[in-house]
Amino acid sequence: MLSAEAFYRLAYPAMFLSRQLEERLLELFRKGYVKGTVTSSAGNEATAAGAAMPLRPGEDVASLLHRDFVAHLLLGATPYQLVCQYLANAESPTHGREGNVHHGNAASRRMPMMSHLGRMLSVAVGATWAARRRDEDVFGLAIIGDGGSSTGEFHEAINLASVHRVPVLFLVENNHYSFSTPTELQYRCKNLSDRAAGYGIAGKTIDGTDAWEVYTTVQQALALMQADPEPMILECRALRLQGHAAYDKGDYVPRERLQEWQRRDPVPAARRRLIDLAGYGENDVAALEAEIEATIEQAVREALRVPRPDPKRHSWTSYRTSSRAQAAPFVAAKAKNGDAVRMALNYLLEHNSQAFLAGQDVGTYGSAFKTCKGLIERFGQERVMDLPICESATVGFALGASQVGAEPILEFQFADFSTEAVTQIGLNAGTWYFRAGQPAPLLMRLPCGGGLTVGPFHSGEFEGLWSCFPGLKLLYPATPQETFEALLAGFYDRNPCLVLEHKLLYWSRSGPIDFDGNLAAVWRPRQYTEGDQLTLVAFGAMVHDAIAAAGEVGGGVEVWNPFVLRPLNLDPIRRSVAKTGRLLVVQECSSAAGIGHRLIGQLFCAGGHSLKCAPELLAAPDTPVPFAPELESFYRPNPGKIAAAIRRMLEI
Ligand SMILES: Cc1ncc(C[n+]2csc(CCOP(=O)(O)OP(=O)(O)O)c2C)c(N)n1
Ligand SMILES: [Mg+2]
Repeated sequence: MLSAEAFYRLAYPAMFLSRQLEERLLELFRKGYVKGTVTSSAGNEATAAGAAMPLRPGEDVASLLHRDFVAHLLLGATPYQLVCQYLANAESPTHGREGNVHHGNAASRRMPMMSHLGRMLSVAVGATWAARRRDEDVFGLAIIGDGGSSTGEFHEAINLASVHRVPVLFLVENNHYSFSTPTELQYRCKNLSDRAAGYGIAGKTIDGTDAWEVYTTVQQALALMQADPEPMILECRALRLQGHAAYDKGDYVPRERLQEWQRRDPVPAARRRLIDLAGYGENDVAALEAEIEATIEQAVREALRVPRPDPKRHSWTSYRTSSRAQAAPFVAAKAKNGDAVRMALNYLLEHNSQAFLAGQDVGTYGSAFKTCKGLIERFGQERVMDLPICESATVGFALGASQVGAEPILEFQFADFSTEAVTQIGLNAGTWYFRAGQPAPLLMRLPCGGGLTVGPFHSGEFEGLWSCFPGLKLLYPATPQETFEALLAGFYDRNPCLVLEHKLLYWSRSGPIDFDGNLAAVWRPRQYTEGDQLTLVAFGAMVHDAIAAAGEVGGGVEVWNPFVLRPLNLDPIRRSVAKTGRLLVVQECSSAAGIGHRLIGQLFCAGGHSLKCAPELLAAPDTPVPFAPELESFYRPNPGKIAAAIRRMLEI
């Protein structure tokens, strides 16, 4: 730990640099060079500097927010990089894909923030957990504001860290306002650190304008976490000295209140300490400041000379393209779909020491559908983890873990509950590679679909939803062979992949598995029958109904399954449609909820062929899945309805 004198020698220049550089960025914003907005850290520099200085860059995990500019500088970002980021020029760390505060360096564990407040907390928990699992003696710092402390994920992340004893310091920057909302409209406890008791952990509230107090308290917290690894809450109180962002005058803050806190402005306070403690004279400090001003000017000059990003040379993909092509082969004489899942999980955990499986009741119980049976006995609770009910934080946790070399496999108890994690899956994990330049390899399993009489909240598929997000991949297998292949391909792919597992098929379908290990070949549509009269496209449980209907009609029908629902590769099916001239798509859910219309659009529009009759979608009524068996079996398409549609289209 540094002495107060040594601390201020390092802290003051960083705090001054932060304050001046942000002022300069604000000026560039007003002149039109910087787009979006600029959020000022003024008033928060002591908290951010005091919290960042104990961390070891590249080792400890940091999740910083929009008032932590100085922490980025202390943990490795250069003024030049930051100006480029704000200018969104060709050399910006995010290649112009993201702006202002949304930056970091995932490779060195300074996680790039997403806008949605609260969601980065669980990412820090997962990354810290994964690093410590590799015996690294590291800690996490996860920052949140007073406003962000009201989010559900604040609770989910701290609870998760507490239950799994992950030493993350949750630092609440309480600057008394969330945009214009004062704290009395945000929470009713006395201190936000009082909430620590609810998680069975320690909490403390301190003066966030005193950099030395923050630094020493964080050092003490790290020492405590070293002795007994568990998270802590540290609330640092300050006041935002400017408006929320460039567009906000902040005139809702009472003048006397602002003046009171202006007297405690952390940057002049640190300057005084430098003079008092380190024996700097006024001239020495002025010379130091002039040097920093010159550094800023040079960074701005150089950054302004950098060209704008060129859309023609930009890499327009949200996917990491290089993934593993080959895995060890696997053969099983006979398996049900549910067995295929268990065999694939067993295979993945056995062949990949960094793989872990997490979800609800996946451990001793073996998961709700028993697809994880026996895994905890074989691989232990470090690799087969039961988690609290917190789907959103679970995905954030896995995303963070994936940045530190862990290979997460998540099970949602039912696909329906994946909607709890729309932000984390669709917006955080899905955009991670695009924004952060680092792959986010997560495998997520979603037991889905109707036919089990379990009503509107346990019967959904959500393929329409999950196929909408750039950066995600989505596979929907229908046979044991396909199930095994989908899970392996999804795991070894370097992008977040979701595999839909239709629950009805877990027990009702069985067959051999013979996988030659060719992962690249998995990503293709599947064909089940041949015919030259009509192309019938189905996925999930509808594949089997479609095959039955094709058999009932008696030939001429070619049944296909796109199998990969994102990114779509429909070329083989397009060729089938060109041959048959008729297209019928069947989906289990309602027409608005599913992907069927998109399939028809893409097969028809890009096909360039004329059809013998209009393409059709056979879907469920536009309601939630009903509960009563009579209603549900009427609701879902079935072989009879599919055969009737085929006959109608063939006019037989
Ligand atoms: C989930 C979510 N809702 C709304 C916003 C819009 N927003 C951005 S910053 C902000 C205020 C945040 O206040 P606080 O957490 O106290 O942090 P501060 O800006 O005061 O440092 C809001 C409402 C957001 N980013 N995320
Ligand atoms: Mg605030």
